[in-house]
Amino acid sequence: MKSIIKNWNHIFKLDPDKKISDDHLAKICSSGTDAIMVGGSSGITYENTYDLFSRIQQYSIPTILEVSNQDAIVIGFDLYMIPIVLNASDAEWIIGNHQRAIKKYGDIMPWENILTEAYVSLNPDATVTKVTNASTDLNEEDVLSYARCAEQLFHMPIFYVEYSGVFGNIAMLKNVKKVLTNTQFFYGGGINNIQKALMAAKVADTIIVGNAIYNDIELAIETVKIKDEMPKQ
Ligand code: 1GP
Repeated sequence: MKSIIKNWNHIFKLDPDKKISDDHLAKICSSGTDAIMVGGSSGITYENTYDLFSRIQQYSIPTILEVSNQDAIVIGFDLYMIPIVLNASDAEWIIGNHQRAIKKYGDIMPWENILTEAYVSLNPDATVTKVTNASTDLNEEDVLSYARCAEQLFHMPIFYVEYSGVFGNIAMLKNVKKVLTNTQFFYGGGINNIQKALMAAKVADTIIVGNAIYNDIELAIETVKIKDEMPKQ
């Protein structure tokens, strides 16, 4: 299952702490996106995660749980992605939470469906930056070296540049892509129309669209059209 992500260009990320109508959920799940990721940075509980998962399960679309709270792990997702925030100042988000979760659940974790994401959070105003106390005062060389740490030192499958809420620096993202060979490059942040989706999809392997789902569903759905522009695997 893990290798399937290599074919994914587009992912919608749904936040269990935000409301979405059945109609909008149907549009998202039937949009042609490659997968639905469930995750968020605050207000995530077992109940709201389970509720959203059971609604998504009605559709035949791969599901990912991006785990941020060990008390909100719901069984049944196709994949589990575990963020490791490389620029967090608080080690809890690099290894602390992870070690405690594995201490508790290590014997029963479905390792074959678990992937780590090397995160770099770059929007100083994003909740994820605040929660992890990530240092965003980084230049391009800093970000490129985090990308190299992810691939060359830690052999992580995913490098995720997170601008959550704002659109990132495309020139910098282009250079990130150049230093990655095997590690898949995820980009998320501020993609709220097809033009931005195309710009991001030209530099990243996989784009993640979140907030636009809640702000303008029709524009969010249009971002899936980037898949028509991508080389078929
Ligand atoms: C958030 O990277 C995702 O974790 C997507 O960002 O919500 O800004 O689209 P947006």
